[in-house]
Amino acid sequence: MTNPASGRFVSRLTRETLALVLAGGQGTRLKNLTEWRAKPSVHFGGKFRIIDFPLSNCVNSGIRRISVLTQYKSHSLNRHIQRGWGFLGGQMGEFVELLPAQQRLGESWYAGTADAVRQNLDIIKRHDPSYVLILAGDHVYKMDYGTMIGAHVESGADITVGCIEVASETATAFGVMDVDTDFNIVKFTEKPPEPEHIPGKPGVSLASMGIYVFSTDVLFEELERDQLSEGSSHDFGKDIIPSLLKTHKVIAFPFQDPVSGGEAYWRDVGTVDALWQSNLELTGITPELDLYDSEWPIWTYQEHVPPAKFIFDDTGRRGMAVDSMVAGGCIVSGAIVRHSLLFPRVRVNSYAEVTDSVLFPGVEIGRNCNIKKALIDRDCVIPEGTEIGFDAVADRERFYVSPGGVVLVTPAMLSGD
Ligand code: ADQ
Ligand code: ADP
Repeated sequence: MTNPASGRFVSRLTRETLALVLAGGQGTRLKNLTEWRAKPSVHFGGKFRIIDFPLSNCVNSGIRRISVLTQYKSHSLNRHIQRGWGFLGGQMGEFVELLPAQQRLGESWYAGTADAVRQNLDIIKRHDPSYVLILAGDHVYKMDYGTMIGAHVESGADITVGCIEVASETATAFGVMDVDTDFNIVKFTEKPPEPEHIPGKPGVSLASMGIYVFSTDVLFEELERDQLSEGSSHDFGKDIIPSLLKTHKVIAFPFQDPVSGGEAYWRDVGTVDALWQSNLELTGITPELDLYDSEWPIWTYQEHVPPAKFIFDDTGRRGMAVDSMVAGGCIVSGAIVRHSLLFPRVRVNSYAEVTDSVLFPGVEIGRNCNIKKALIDRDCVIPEGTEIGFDAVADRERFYVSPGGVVLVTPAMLSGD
């Protein structure tokens, strides 16, 4: 029996929870960045991948049994998890395991998100959790899931949906809900063309974060029921949550900043513009997302590389970076880097200038290059003297230019493949 008065209430709940991280979606709005990797595997924050955020949230919340459901272009994601997350080695019953779509229950791959979970029900049952926490693998935020699971249990809910206030004009991309004074969800519409606003708060809607706590029995029953329901796309947001409102207690859990109690940082870095901007924001003096917070570390796979190096080149020209974050293994030689984010092993050579740009691991910028407002994919070698970000017409011929004017460069674009 879980007793709130015992003082071990939340830690007991998180120990009884299995987290399922949905990491199989396609993420097409990231354009060529997801040509070869799933969105959760996209690089973020100078040394991380997006999936490190939900995984670190689990570990920091005391949830140490985690299954990651993969499907689309999963090689890079699998490698990252195997190399970076093996420290949950099983000795204390903790693990991070990969559950790839493998046609265990028939001949179909994972259809919607609910189908992905249903196809693994036998594995989930064997872990015998009291609660199942369903997460998306593609959002950047720091959240203590323990408080959400605690609220779920204290309210006697069958399902609890994490939610956040967003501008109504952006809410068309989310599940939008109406709640009563006790935060019971009374209406839920997936991606409404005209999102309703919160009463008394014009222009603001209550959006689902796509994260759910289920009491395990309810999850099992509802997935079996949904499987038989004709016309269902087997998706949590489209099918399961709206249909459960009539028969179950479904509550909303508002995600708030744990320190200020106000608006929390939560980003769906689903577009090239959003990914570029969220990365560059980190170079500010006090970014909303604090990666230096030792109480909530973000764990990842670390490449073993030497420290970043800034050198005078052979002509005596100074190599420097200002207003920037530079990861290990980078060398900036006789070049100037301004307001940019460099992932591990980036090389910037003499007389080059890099401004307002995000350079993924292993990028090499040749001599005399001038690069502005670019997002450059892993291992791109930019030839000497290249200009990017100054002539939109020329950039469009070779690269992808986002609606916000960010130039995305990938190895395939450079080689013309
Ligand atoms: P979307 O973000 O549109 O809406 P979806 O595309 O289903 O939802 O992706 C959710 C997560 O599941 C992602 O992490 C994705 O990688 C993964 N995923 C998608 N299809 C999968 C599959 N077949 N197998 C395994 N994993 C899969 C959802 C909710 C909304 C909510 C938003 C918040 O439906 O109600 O507002 O998330 O972003
Ligand atoms: P990694 O996981 O190797 O660190 P990324 O996250 O950058 O790298 O993902 C790139 C993924 O795409 C890897 O799985 C790589 O093998 C694959 N890949 C990249 N380019 C191609 C290509 N042209 N053809 C096939 N696979 C590719």
